[in-house]
Amino acid sequence: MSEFITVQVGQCGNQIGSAFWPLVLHEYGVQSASTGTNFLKIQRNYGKKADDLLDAIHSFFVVPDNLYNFCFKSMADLKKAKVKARAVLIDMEDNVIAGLKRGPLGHLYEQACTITNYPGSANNWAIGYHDHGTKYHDNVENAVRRAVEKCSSLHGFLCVHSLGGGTGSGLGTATLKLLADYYPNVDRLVSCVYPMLTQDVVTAPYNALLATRELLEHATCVFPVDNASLMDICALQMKKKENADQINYNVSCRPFQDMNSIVVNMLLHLTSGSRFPGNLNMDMNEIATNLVPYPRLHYIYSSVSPIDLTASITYTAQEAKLQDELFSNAWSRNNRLIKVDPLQPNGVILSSAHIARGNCSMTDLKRNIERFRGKMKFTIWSEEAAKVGLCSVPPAGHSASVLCLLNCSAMSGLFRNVLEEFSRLYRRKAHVHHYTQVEGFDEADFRNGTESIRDSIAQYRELENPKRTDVPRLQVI
Ligand SMILES: Nc1nc2c(ncn2[C@@H]2O[C@H](COP(=O)(O)OP(=O)(O)OP(=O)(O)O)[C@@H](O)[C@H]2O)c(=O)[nH]1
Ligand SMILES: [Mg+2]
Repeated sequence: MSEFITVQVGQCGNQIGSAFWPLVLHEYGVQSASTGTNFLKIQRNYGKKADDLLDAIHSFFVVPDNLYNFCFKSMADLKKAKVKARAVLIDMEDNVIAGLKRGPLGHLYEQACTITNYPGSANNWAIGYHDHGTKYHDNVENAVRRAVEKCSSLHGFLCVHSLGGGTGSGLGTATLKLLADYYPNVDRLVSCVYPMLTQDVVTAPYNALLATRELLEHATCVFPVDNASLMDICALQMKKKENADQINYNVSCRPFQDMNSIVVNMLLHLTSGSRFPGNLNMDMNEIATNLVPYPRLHYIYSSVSPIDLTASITYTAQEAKLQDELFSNAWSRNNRLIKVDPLQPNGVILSSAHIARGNCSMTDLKRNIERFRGKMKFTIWSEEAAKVGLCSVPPAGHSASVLCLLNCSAMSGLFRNVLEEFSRLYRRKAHVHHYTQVEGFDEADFRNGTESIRDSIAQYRELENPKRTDVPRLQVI
């Protein structure tokens, strides 16, 4: 069973973390106060697969050896057994992490894997990356090492943070670099929140640009999301129904919580093949091989169906079989986690993967992949290739679900947006002095960031050119 260590950095990263752990427990059928999960009900829903859930708990949790096969049903069981989350919590202000530790799941987090400070990174990538990255390098390294030492088959780091503030963007990417230096063979999967459209941090364009350069250099795969898409999804869900069968739903009080649940569901889906058995399981290591044709083009578009704002606990009759509609919804703009349009004119798909969970047959999958091929435009070499995965364990509360992952040239739209927002501010050199006065930061970093992103845009543009089929495979010198 593969193990994953989550590395949650900054306010956003830790708030996504606070949605992650209850939903993980919910998926494993462990009762927690915040989801109100009932083990017996979950077990009934999963039927024979309940044993798989118990095996899979080790992917995200450190369980004492003598309790390896123990059936954890409640938070009290976990607490008594001193089960710990495979998590590293980092924030340069202490509020969010202190709240997590005081909360009902506080006992899951190891003190040695928690790094906090005061009062934050002042919405400044340079402070997060250079000041805190240098000062806390050893602490981060120790915390990560402690978590790694408790793994027997570590598959990957799941890094979550925003790119708008200073800690997530700066210390988050400094941590990513550290992971790449110390654990080059372990996947670094990053889910980061891009500050698009809804900018609540003035310096967000600088932070996003500088962080994007690091992500292009050091991540194995990046699954970007943006708050505008997440908000649209929440609004649509609100409209659709009053969520009679869902629990803990209150968008007006806790909008981030609902938005964060969408990201968490995507991450749970993404890792499902490495955590649970399946006839045609897609392990996480296959994702990078299949989805990343060129090292720097590793930004992956994601959309998921059904969408859950929180985890529901009952099956609905119409979900009894995976319908084609589920796939259609997964391809719909309404379900995308990032405002990128893979169907845009000139856009091509470099690679694709569909992971189905639960009640889905190979026939369902094949039929839908054919439909997908009919809708999209591919590069010449990627037309026939469509990676598929079938995980036998469905997500909590559903009989089936689909995650669609695309490496598409339309991702250049995200990069263009980062450049435009950056230029808007940098044209007048507004706020630049906050960065240049940080030791280690050089104004050339802005230029390097710009060049790095332009380079990726150019790579996508080349791939969109249908005549460009003459890339030499072997070069005779
Ligand atoms: N989706 C989502 N976005 C968030 C959340 N919290 C903050 N954001 C967004 O993240 C950006 C701000 O980043 P933060 O994570 O608050 O900043 P930080 O990493 O803690 O950095 P500093 O506070 O500057 O040290 C803004 O664009 C927010 O809208 C969250 O829980 N979920
Ligand atoms: Mg903060």
